[in-house]
Parts: sequence; C-alpha cells; structure tokens
Amino acid sequence: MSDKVSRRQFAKIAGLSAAGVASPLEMADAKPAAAARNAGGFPAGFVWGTATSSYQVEGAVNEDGRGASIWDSFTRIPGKIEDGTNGDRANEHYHRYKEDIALIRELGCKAYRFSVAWPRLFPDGDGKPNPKGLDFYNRLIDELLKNGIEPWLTLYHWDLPQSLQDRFGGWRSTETCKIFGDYAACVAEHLTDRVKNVFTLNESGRFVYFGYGIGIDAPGLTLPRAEVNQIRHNSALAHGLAVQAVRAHGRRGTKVGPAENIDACAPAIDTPENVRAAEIALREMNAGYLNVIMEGRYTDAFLKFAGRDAPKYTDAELKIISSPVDFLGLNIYAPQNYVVASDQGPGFMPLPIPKSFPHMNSDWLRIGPETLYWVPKLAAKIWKTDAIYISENGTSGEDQVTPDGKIYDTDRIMYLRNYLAQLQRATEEGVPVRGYFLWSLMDNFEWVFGLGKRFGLYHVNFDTQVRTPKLSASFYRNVIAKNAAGV
Ligand code: PNW
Repeated sequence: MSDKVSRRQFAKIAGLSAAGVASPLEMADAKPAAAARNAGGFPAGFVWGTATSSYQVEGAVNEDGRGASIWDSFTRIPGKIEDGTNGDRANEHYHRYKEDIALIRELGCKAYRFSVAWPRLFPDGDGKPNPKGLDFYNRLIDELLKNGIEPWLTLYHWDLPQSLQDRFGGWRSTETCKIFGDYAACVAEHLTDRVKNVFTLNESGRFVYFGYGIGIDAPGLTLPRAEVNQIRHNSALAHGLAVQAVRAHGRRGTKVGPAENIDACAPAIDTPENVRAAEIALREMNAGYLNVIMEGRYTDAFLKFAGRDAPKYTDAELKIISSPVDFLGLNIYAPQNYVVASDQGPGFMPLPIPKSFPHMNSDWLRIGPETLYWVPKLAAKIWKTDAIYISENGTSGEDQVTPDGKIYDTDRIMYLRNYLAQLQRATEEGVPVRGYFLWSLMDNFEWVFGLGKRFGLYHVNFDTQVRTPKLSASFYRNVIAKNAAGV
C-alpha cells in the first residue's frame, strides 16, 4: 500500500498522470513482480520423476523364462522399424538396473516410473507366474527404495504377450481383458507391499489406433473403424478390471489410475468463449477412453459420430470401466488441437495446423508449452479430479556428442523450460498437478523409430552401453533442487 502511494506521489512529482500511461517506474515495477511469480516455484512435496518402459530399455528378451511379446514379433517384420533395430538388447537395463538407478539418484528424482513386462511374469499371458520374472521387479523395486526413490509402476506399456495375440487376437477379445485383470491382481499381490502407485495402461490413444487401425505399431493390423472402436472399448474395460484387481489384491491405500496421452486441446486465443470451447473439445476428443472412464458413459456426440461403427457394450461393462480412480496420469508432449468457439455441433472448431508450425526433431512433437497449463486445468475441471500427474513429457533431440565428449542439448532445455514454466503457472493457480515424470531417463528404443530418436536426459552409446549426462540432466537437477521452473 505504502509502495503504491509513494509511486503515485513519484508520478506526480515527475509530472506523469498516476491514472494514465504507466510511468517508467511502474514499468520497472512490473519486472520484479513477474520475477517473484516465477521464483514461487512448485508446491512443496511436488513429485519429480523420470520414466521408461520395459520393452524400450530392458533387453534380455530371452532370459529367465520371459515369453515373446508382440513387439518382439513386430520388430522382426522387415521395414516396420525405421533403422531396422529392435529391443533385443536396448539399454540392457535388465542387467544394468543398478547403474541406471544411480543415474536417477544423481538427478535428485524422488520417483521413477517403469513398466512391468507382462511376458516376463506370464510367458504365455496367463497361467502360473514365472518366479524369475517377479524376482527382477523385486530387485528393481528394492534398489529404488534403497536409493530413496519411489517406484511408480505401469502395468501395460504395449508389450502384450504374443501368445494372447495368437490365441485371442490380442485386444480384439475381452478374453485378453480378463487375463489382464488376473495379471494385474498378481502384480498387486506381490509388489504393492512396496509400490504405492500403479498406472494401468499406457496410452490407449496410441496403441489402439496405431497398432490395430493403421498398422504402424505392433501388432501391425489395419482393421475397420468398428473394430478399432471395439478394441478401444476393450482397452477401457481392461483398465477398469485392473483398477478393481488392484483394489481387491493390493495393499490397502494403493493408488491407481490411467496414464493416457490425452488429446491435448487448448484455446487458440485466451478468451472466455474459446476457453469454454477448449473445455468441450477436451471432453469430446477424449470421449472414447478418458471420458468414458471418468464419466461412465460415451458422449452423445461420440456415439453419433461413430454411428453404426460405435462399440457394443453392456451397462455392467460401463460400471467396470468407470471404477473410481485415485489420480489421472496425463502424457502431454504436443498440442493436438487448437480450438475456437463455434455454433456448430458440440460447440468447438479445431483449427488446421499450419505446415510452418514449429516442432522438435520428431515431426509430431509440435512446440506448445501452454498445453501443460490448459490441459491439466481443463481436465481437473471437467473430471473433478484432485490429483493429476504428468506421467510423460519430454522431447527427442539430435544430441550430437561434441569433441569434448559432452552433449549440449540446449534445444531440449528450451523445450523443458517453456513447458515447465506453464506447468508451474497451473500449480500456482491451484490446478491439482501433484507430480511430473520426464520422458525419458535415458535414450532408448523409440518404437517405430528404433534407436534413431533420442529422448533421454542421459545419452546412450548403444554399442558400448556407456551413459553420458546431457546438459539437460544438469538443467533438470537444478529444477528439482530449486523446485522451480524459472531456472
Ligand atoms: C509415448 N504422438 O509415445 C510413449 O508412451 C513412449 O513409450 C514413447 O517413447 C514416448 O511417448 C515418446 O514418443 C508417443 O505421435 C508416441 O503423438 C507418439 C505420440 C504420442 C506419444
């Protein structure tokens, strides 16, 4: 207050109107205020983590009784993987996990998101669990805890047992959903004495369409739209069965939720009409998975749009699908839809994306930092959740090793700095984002791109398996240490 008075007085003395154009002093004042906001940082207890997945890092595909997964088969099909590589060795994390956990600790991360390879536990998908498979995850979890790192476990990160694909057509059949429930029960029974947080399926939005619709991911099928819609429905059912299995077989208090690459909608311009349109868009564009999980029904617009190709289901299935979750995990990399208000249809219009829209060194990785502000904010409002985790965010980069042996990935730092600033803006407004998992701890097998796209904070030489911290590892360590984005 006294500051205001003195400023006004100063303006008078300086012959400037207090109510008119800002005085030079007022303009100077604006700076510390903005800086103070940035310096505020994230809430206390914010969970900082990194993430990987089993097929992308483990290797050791034929060891200790692991069965084949659909990705083992798919990567064998000529032409499917851009550089002809596969996950046979990947990062040899199955053997080097201790070294890798030391890397997580060096970052100061308090959490690590990894996935269990279903075919390690059940080589044929079902039957009796393979004790050696369980042993590996016991060792991994114990080592994490020994280093003060909370294990966050994903049940399904795309490595479906090949046997289930052969016997039931994979996710085409609800048999696979039931068996997934049994597998989830086994994981819950054996591991939730130490694992407190479980993600169900990673990115239904990706593996259903890319795996069964356009043949780009395993199992490489190109099925008609009605079948793809049915498979998406089955994936939601599998999620619901896993939630129930964790509740029934896990330690009391174990938290469970999805990890979905939500179709990220944001207002093209921040006006009340466009924000409302983005809210409607977020619900509708995610109607086939997240919304049915959170609301227990498909939206009218979704069913109308699908028409005769809509999934077939029972009320009992909708009940299972919408079993209450403890948190929402959102994988957010790039804006999918910038929207404006419209009086057509459900009330929004997604805008075409110009060819010149900037992106990182993966074409799909468009740079839209504000998605980390809008998407959690609108998601929390639509689905009334009080716990959101950013279960993945990060970028690929060229990551050349310079003659001094270092990797100066200032492009990744630019990306992270901008996205994290927007996430911080959301938490400062009270949006209930509780944690953030950076994808990825280290370069790894990037699906159809093979080893050619590097997402890691640590560079990996896949011939020697040497891990080298990139400059972004120091950046992230600093963010975590200060609990703030503006660093
Ligand atoms: C996610 N897109 O995949 C996966 O969960 C990770 O396994 C993967 O390594 C990571 O993101 C980086 O790609 C996605 O085209 C792949 O929008 C592609 C898209 C989204 C997510």
